Amino acid sequence: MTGRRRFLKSVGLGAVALGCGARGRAADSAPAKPNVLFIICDDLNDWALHPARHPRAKTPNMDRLRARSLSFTNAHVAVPVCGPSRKCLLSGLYPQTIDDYGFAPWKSVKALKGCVPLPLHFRNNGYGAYGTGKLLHEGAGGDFYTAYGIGPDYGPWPWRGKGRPMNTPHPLQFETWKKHLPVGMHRDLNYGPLSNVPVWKAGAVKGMPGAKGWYCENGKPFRYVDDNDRDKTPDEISADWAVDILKKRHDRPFYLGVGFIRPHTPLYAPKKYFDMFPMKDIRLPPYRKDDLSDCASVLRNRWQWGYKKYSALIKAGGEKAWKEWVRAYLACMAFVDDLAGKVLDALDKSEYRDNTIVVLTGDNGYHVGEKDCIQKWHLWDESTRVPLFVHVPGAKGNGRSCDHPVSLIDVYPTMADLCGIGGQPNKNRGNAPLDGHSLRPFLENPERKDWDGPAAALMAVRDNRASPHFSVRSRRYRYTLCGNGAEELYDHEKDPHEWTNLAGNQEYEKTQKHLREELITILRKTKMPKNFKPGN
Ligand SMILES: [Ca+2]
Ligand SMILES: [Ca+2]
Repeated sequence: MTGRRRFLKSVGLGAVALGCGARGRAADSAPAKPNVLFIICDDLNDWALHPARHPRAKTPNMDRLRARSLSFTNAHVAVPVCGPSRKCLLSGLYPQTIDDYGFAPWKSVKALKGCVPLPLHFRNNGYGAYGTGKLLHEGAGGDFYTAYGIGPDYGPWPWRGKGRPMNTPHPLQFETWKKHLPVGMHRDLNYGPLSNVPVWKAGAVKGMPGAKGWYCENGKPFRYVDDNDRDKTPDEISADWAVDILKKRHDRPFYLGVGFIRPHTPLYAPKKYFDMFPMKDIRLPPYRKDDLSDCASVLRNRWQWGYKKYSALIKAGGEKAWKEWVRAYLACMAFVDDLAGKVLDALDKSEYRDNTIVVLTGDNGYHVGEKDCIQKWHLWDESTRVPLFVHVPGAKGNGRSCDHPVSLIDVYPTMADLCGIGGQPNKNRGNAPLDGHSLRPFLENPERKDWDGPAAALMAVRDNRASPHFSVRSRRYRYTLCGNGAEELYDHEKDPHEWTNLAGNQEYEKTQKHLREELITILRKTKMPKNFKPGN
């Protein structure tokens, strides 16, 4: 059997990735397992997909990865906020399956005790598993990796000389915000270039000793002279760490996870990234006043932080302040894009270039003023939709896009499938089958209309122990069913910004009913939450 024929046979058996592994191998040797590079950026919304009429993101490195990947343009997170989104992604399980929609660390979630996280599954199957930065919300999460770089760190921060630096607002913003926001909420509204070195004078805030300069989360100074002479930010340290892993000689396949913090707040980045976006060129995202008025009240009234932030921003500086926020978000996106580029360059220069699967995504979207909100944690596209680029050497889908709705819980079974390491990682533990489905069929044919997975992507939020709210996103619609029975329906073909809630509209009665059945079916197939009784 020739090497090519052997390779095709193994593809047919589903043993290895679509195209990689066979290159350069002798005819009688088994194809090498591909490596995996997994990059996740915190709060990276779909502006990286450059949607029409949205603020113009500058992400040349993500663009070049996209050009050689299959880009899923209708990819959604399982829970639209950092902690739970990452637990679902790395367990391959829905939040209702693990009965967790919040920020509890992996190790403390009872239902996850029997589950093997994605990097450990690779490690258990002969891979070297490496990680750095914010992968789980808490970082490494446990003994899942062969080696770990640095843990999550959102710094650098300003500091008032007492308490934790990460709870300190920037003095330039504090005076403005304190009129409009309760103290304690300011830190999340911090933005600006690193060249705005913070100076907190002693006594400017009662009982505070004051401090000058940037500080790390651990209270140690972050040295800053200018943008060319300063300490490295945590994301820069992570990027360098990942580059070193890619430069090493590996005697077994590797899985490398890189979790960047930006564009998560505080929106600090080197000045050159702000300079890329002159204020005169900043455009606001598509917005409709009173957009919230027809939303389900239980969704509109929950989790007020994002609304308060938007309202404080507008009260403080009107449209100008809003544009400044858009600019800062774009600057942080450009910064993280550069760092992702550094890692991709290192891969391209390495011997692993043609035998490495690359996946890049975000853990949740981000509202930048849409629906009067600056944040995530909502069941609208701004919060749930993320870029998802999957590059598999030799795959037919490379350079193309796929608009079938998919979920980030599909990433785990996809990687396991492509690397031939089995799709039942929890067999000897809790035995929970993975909820997601391998995306391999789309990598072979992005236009196919069906696959093993559902026709709609499911996502959820839950506040404290209240009943959760669920939403499904099909190719054309978003349908949401709240814990109290309230519903929302949006027709993306006519209303791409989800401005008009069509729930209860007679014209859409059949669609609404069908999507509701679709949603309930996914819950029944996985786990119906005990307290979810939406008026059946
Ligand atoms: Ca996040
Ligand atoms: Ca509306």
